[in-house]
This record gives sequence, C-alpha cells and structure tokens, in this order.
Amino acid sequence: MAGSSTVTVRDLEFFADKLDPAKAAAAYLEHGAIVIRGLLKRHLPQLVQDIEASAAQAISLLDQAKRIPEGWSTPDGTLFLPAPKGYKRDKQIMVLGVNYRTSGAFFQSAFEERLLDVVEAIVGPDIELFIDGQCLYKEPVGGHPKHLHQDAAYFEHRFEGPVGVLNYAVDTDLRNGALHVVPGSHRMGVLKHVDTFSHLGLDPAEWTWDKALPIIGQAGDAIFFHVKTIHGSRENMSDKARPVFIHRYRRADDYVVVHATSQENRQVAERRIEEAKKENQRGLMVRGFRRLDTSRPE
Ligand SMILES: O=C(O)CCC(=O)C(=O)O
Repeated sequence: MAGSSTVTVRDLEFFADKLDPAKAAAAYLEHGAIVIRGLLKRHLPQLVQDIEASAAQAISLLDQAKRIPEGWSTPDGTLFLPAPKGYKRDKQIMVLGVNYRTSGAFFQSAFEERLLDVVEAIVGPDIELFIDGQCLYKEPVGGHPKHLHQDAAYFEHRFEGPVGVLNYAVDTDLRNGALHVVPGSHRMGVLKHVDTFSHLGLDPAEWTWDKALPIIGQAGDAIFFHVKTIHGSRENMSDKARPVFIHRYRRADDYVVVHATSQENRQVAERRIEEAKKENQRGLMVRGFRRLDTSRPE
C-alpha cells in the first residue's frame, strides 16, 4: 500500500549478474519501483568523466546565465538553483547539461541489453526513448533537495507513460542524497502538486520523508520507477557532488498530454491537451519497430 512501511528494499532488489527480467518486471508492476544492483557499472568510467567535464564547463559559463522561470540557464543547457547559504557560489547546478547529444557514453548506456530486457518485459517490444537523457547533479554542502513528487506532474502521458531508470554515478547514501520512493504510489493517480524550491512537488506537510523508502546504493545501481511513483531525494550534505543519470523509455505509441514545471504552466497545459495530441513527439527507437499510425501527425 502507498506510504506503508511494510515494503522493504529487499522486496525491490535484483542483481545484474543473475537477472530474471520477468521477475524484475513483476516486482516493478507491483511496487512501482525496483533497484538492479550493478546494472550500468561498466558504463561508468567514461560517463563519470563526461559528467565532470560538463559540470566544469557549466560552472565556467555561469557569467552568461540567463534567468528563466525554473532558475538560471547557462548556454550549455545547465539549470542552476540558488545555492545554500555559505556556499562558495551563489548558484548550484540542479540539472546538468549533459545528455545523449553531448556524451557518447551517456547515449550508449541507454542501450544496455539487460536494462532493455526488463523495460521490454514492462512496456512490450516496441520501445522509444523519451527525452535525451537527464543528469541531476546535486552539488555538495547542502545541494538542493528534490521534493517528493510524481514525474507525471511534469509529463503526463496518454498511456502508461515512461519507465524512468535513475542510475547512481557515485556511491549514494542518506548523507549525499539517496533516492526515496513510495512503493505502491503508482496506483494513486496523478496527485495535486504545489510549487516548491525544486519545482512541482507534493505538499511537504502531507508528504514527509518518513513516508518514503530510501534506496542506498553503489555507483552503477539502477533504480526503475513508474511515472506516477512518488519519489525524491534530500540535500547532499557530503563534501562531493552526487550525480545521477536518468534514461526514460516508453511504448512507441505513447505521448505526453500535459507538460509542466509549475502550477501556473500546468494549468495552461491542461487546457491544451487536444493540441498536444497533434504534436509529433516520436523518440528514437531502442528496440522493436514503429508501425505507421495515420491518426498521429508525421
Ligand atoms: O536527483 C534526484 O535524486 C531526484 C531525481 C528526480 O526525482 C527526478 O528526476 O524526477
């Protein structure tokens, strides 16, 4: 049950070296989240280098940052938020501008066969990428919390929506910002979100951290979560950055009907659902085949 403490990490846990995709998919469908230990470990050496090079580049571009509704954006596409008091800069990286278009290692890791076997067991054989990959960086010494939320508040889909696969790039624990999930919450529908420091989030007075299960893990562990699974992560109180990199996969015929980052732009997007259906949103295929659908725009 959502918010219940009866589900433990053991119920969600699988291991890359003895993976049964059907069993992993069944646990995902039941709980809305699983963790596969060591799944993307082999991709890390190059990917971590690319992440750190991107972070150095983003910081060097800070004097060109432009104010946007979500924070500040540098020319490489990095999103900055206000830094906690006493930090050496006044802004910290939230979403780092590294993705499939800037890092070969990031893109290649999206094609990991064992990962796709599990995604196929969840969404079926025809799978496309949704978004170009994302890296949430979380700088040290208090780096931003990402309040508990459902990704469906940001991108609500016509069908089941994307499977998110969030991967730890460094060992991650309670001190540096482990991902928390609420098992079973994927069956709660899309809940009302409010504006928070980290954009759309659930009301923090109602959705306190003790309602969520932290997943402590090592670099290379992959956490799969449903688009409606409540999740988030607390501040990074360590002295090093805590990057995660995220892949998202969906059925090749699925698409976003509401796209938002705040209560205000969500209200506007909700009025545009019919128009969203007419957009060409096709992503790159990672497995299977896309049949022509003449009811959707080319
Ligand atoms: O950086 C994190 O740990 C949280 C990521 C997250 O919640 C998201 O991308 O939706």
